[in-house]
Amino acid sequence: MDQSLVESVADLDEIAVLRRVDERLKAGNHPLEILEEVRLGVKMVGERYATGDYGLSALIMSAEVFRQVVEMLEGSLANVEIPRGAGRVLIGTVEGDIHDLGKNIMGRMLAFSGFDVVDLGVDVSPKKFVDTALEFEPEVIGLSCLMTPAFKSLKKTIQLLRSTMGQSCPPIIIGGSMVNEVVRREVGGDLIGHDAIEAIRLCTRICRFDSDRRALRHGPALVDAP
Ligand code: B12
Repeated sequence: MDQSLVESVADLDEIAVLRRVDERLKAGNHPLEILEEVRLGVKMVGERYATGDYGLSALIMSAEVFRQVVEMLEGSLANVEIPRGAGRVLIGTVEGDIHDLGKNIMGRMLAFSGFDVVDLGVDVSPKKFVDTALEFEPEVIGLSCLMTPAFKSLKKTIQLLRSTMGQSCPPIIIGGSMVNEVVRREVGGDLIGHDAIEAIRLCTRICRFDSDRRALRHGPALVDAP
């Protein structure tokens, strides 16, 4: 763990952050390792905001630093060959919430891992999620929510997806820094993803299981003729 990078982010020292990220990339460090450290720094900015040490401008600044880092890291992933066909995932940030840095990372990481991702953006109404789900037929739905007041719309979205889609409603994963097991139970999500890596792991597991189920459903066709 590069504590100096975490602290430079937390101190909003943009120049030091970008220089350090550049050094780390040149030294061959994995982009995801760097990203996680920057995320921890941004989280510390949030903590300082919560205690009143930082104001809103610090939140905005941290988001901008984070965006620049993601751009640098993406540049380093540009030549990686991307597999396809891992599964279909619908994502978005729920109504009342405009945070999207974490969701965007998750979306890009899923796409880099071969998933077809539809990202509805931020402040997405429950109806929009449902309409898109009916059309896109995702195998997983990922809802992002970082605001306690938006838990209500998180719950509403899940309820509407379930009541409209019935049996064909895919597993719903929720995520965001304010989400925990108590929230999951209250809003009725199936699983929690704490970071982008976990999102990939869960989506992979669900989509594999789904294709296994499809194979089982078509069982006899898979059995060799005697
Ligand atoms: C940066 C930031 C902002 C930026 C957002 C920029 C953007 N484009 O997203 C700006 C400045 C716009 C902003 C605005 C506000 N913010 Co703000 N913000 C933050 C901060 C500091 C960091 C969030 C972030 O981007 N982290 C980095 C990313 C990478 O991490 P992440 O989002 O957690 O995502 C990771 C995981 O959670 C996971 N994940 C995320 N989503 C999902 C979804 C799924 C399905 C899965 C599987 C995984 C997953 O994967 C991601 C990658 O690893 C947080 C503090 C915090 N601890 O979260 C406060 C915070 C979320 N904000 C807060 C507040 C209060 C606000 C404002 C209301 C401030 C205001 N007075 O206007 C407004 C919100 C307006 C609104 N209606 O939404 C509070 C919320 C408190 C609460 N309990 O509700 C927090 C917690 C700060 C605090 N401690 O008080 N904010």
